[in-house]
Amino acid sequence: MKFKMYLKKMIEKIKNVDYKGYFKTSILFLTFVISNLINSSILRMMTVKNYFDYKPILGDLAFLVLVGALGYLFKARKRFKYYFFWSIVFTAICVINSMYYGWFVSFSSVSLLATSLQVVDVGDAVVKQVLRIQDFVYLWQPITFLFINKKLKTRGYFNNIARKESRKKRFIHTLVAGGIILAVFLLNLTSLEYGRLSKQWNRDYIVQKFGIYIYHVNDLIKSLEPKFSTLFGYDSAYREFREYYDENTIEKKTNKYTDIFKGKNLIIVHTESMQDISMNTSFNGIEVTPNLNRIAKEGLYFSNFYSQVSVGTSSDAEFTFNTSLLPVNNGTVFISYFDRYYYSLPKMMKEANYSVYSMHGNNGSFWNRDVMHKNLGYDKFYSKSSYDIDEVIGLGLSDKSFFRQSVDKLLDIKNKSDNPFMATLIMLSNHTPFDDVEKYGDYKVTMDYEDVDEFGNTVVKTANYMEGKSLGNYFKSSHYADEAIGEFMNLLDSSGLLDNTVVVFYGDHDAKLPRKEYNYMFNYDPVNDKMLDEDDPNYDEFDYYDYELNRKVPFIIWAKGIEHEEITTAMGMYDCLPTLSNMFGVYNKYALGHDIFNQTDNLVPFPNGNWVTNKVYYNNSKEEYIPLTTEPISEEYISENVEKSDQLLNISNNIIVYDLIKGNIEKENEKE
Ligand code: GP9
Ligand code: MN
Repeated sequence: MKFKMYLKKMIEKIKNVDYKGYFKTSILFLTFVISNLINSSILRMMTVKNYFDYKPILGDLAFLVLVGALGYLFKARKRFKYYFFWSIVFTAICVINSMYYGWFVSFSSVSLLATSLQVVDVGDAVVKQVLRIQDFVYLWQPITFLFINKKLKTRGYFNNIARKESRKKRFIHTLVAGGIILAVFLLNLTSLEYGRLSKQWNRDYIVQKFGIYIYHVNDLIKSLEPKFSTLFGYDSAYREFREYYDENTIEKKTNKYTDIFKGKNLIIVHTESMQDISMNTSFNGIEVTPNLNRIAKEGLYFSNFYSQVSVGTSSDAEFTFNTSLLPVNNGTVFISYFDRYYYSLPKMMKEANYSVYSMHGNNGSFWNRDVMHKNLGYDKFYSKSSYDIDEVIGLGLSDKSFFRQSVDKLLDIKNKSDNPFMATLIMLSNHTPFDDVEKYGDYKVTMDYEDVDEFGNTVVKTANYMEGKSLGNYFKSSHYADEAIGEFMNLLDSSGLLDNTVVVFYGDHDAKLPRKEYNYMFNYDPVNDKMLDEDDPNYDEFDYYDYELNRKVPFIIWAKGIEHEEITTAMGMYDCLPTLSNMFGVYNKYALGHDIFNQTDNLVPFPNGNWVTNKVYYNNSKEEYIPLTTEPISEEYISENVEKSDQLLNISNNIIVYDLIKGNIEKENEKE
C-alpha cells in the first residue's frame, strides 16, 4: 500500500517537472552528455560497426550521466572546466582508439600505454602509416563545447542559473537518473556478457556490448590487477591450476622424432612479421621467399601454423614459443609480469647442459627484453650495443648485417665451449610500416598479362598494380628478409656451423595489414587497371574468415639430412615447445600446448577467444564458425572446444598473474 502511494507520488512529481526550465538551466550538462555520446557512437560505427545495438548506447549514457552528475558539485561558473577536462579525455580516447583500431583492429589498453614507453618506437611506425582524417572527426566535440560555453558566458547564463539552482538537489537527482539508466543497462546483460567483461579477452566484444567508456574503466581496473593480484583469488586460482594439471598433464609420449636432435645445437630464427602468404606468392614467376620455400621443402614444414599473440606482439611470440603458455588478458607479460617464474625452453636446455643466448639488433630495453630474457633463462642477450649499426633498415640494424655479425658471435660461442648451444636470433627489418622500399632491393611486385592492341595483335603488358601499396611493399620487404635468411644459411654452412645444428624458423605474427589490401590484390583486373566491382561475377570478397585464416605464419624445423615432411595439422605457437623438446629429449610438464606429432585434431586458441582446428574456425565475438572440412560438425564439438579454449586462456592467465608455477614448485618442495 505504502509502495503504491510512493509510486503515485513519484509519477506525479515526474509529471510536474518543469522540463522547459530544466533544459534551459542544464545546457552545459546536456551538451556534455549528448556530444560525448555521439562521439562514442561514431567510434563504434567506424570500428565494430554494430549500428543498431542499444546496449552500448545505454552503457555510454549511464557512464556519461554519472560523470556529468559530479559536475553539479562545482559552482555553475566552475563547472565548465570540469566538463571540459573530461571532454578532452573522452575525445582523446576516441581519437587514440580510432587510430589504434585502424592498425591493430583492436582497442587500446591503458596498461600497455602506461607501462611501456618502449612501444613508442613502434608507435611511430604505426602513426606514419595510419594517420587518417577520420581519426580526428571527434575533435568537433571540444571545439563545439568551447564555443557553446563562450556563447553562454556572454549571455550571462552562468550568473543567472547560479542564483536559481540548488546544486545539491541537481547532483542527487542526476546521480539517481544515472543510477537508474545503469540498472536498466545491467539488467539487460546476459551472463555471457558479464563473463566476457571480467575476462577482458575479447576487446572488440566488450566495446560492442558495453561501449568504449566502460571498456576503458574495466581496462584500467584490469591493468591495476598485477599490483593487487596476490591479494585476492590466489587459492581458487591455484585449485583450478591443480585440477587442470591433474587431468591434463601431457605425459612424455614417444614418437618417431623423440630424441633425434639430442645434443645438437639449436638456432631459432624469430622471423619478423613473416606470413605464409609471402611463401605462397610469386610475381611473374619469381617467388617472394625462395629461400624459405627451399628450406621448407627440405625440412619439416608446418603449413597450418598460427601465432597466438595479443597486444605484446613480438614479445608475446617469444613468450609463448619459450614457455608454451599464452599471453595475458591485460597488458603484456614482458612488461607487466616480468618478475614471475616461467619454466622455459632456455631453462630446459640449460638443464641439458646447453649454453643459451639471444640476439637482436634493437635496443635491449625494447619490450623489456633485457630483463625478460634473463628471466626466461638466457645466459646472455646480445642487443644493439653488441652490434655495429653499419646499415639501417626500418626500425634499426638491417637483417643482412645482423645475421653476418651474429654468425661471428655464434662461431665465438662454439669455439669457446664444448657445450652445445641454443641461440634465438630476432630479425627486425621486415617490420611495419614496410616503407623503406628503396632499401629492399629491386624485387618487382607487378603482373604481366596479355592484351590485344589496336591492330588485333596479342601483346604482353605489365601492370604495376601492387607498387606503392602497403601489401606490395610488404612483399618487397619479405623478399629482402628472405634474401637475408638465404645469406645467413650460406654463412652458417660455410663456417661449418650447420653440420651439427638444427635451425628453426617461426613467423612471430602476421603483418597486420588491412583487409582491403588483400581484397584489392585478389580482385585486381589488369585490363581495366582497377579492382573488380563488387557485383562483378568474378569478384571474390576476401572476408573476415579469409583474413583470419590468412594470418598463418611459417614454422619450419630444418637440419642437414632430415627427411622432408609437411605437417598440415592446425598448430599454434604454444605447440612449439612440446614439439621441439621431444626432439631434444627435454620435457616441460607445465606446457599447455602439445607435441604436434601426437595430435590428430589440435586446438589453437587465440587470446581474443577465437580458435581454430582442422575442422573449424570459430569467431568468438559473433559466436559463429565456418567449417574447414566437408565433415559434419556437431554442436558438442563446438561447445567442447569453446570451453577448452576458455579454460586454456584462463589457466594460462592465472599461472602468469598469480605466479602459480613458482607456488606449485614451492608446495612440491615442502612435501618432499
Ligand atoms: C622490436 C621488434 C618489433 O625490437 O621486435 O616488435 P613488434 O612491434 O613486432 O612487437
Ligand atoms: Mn614482431
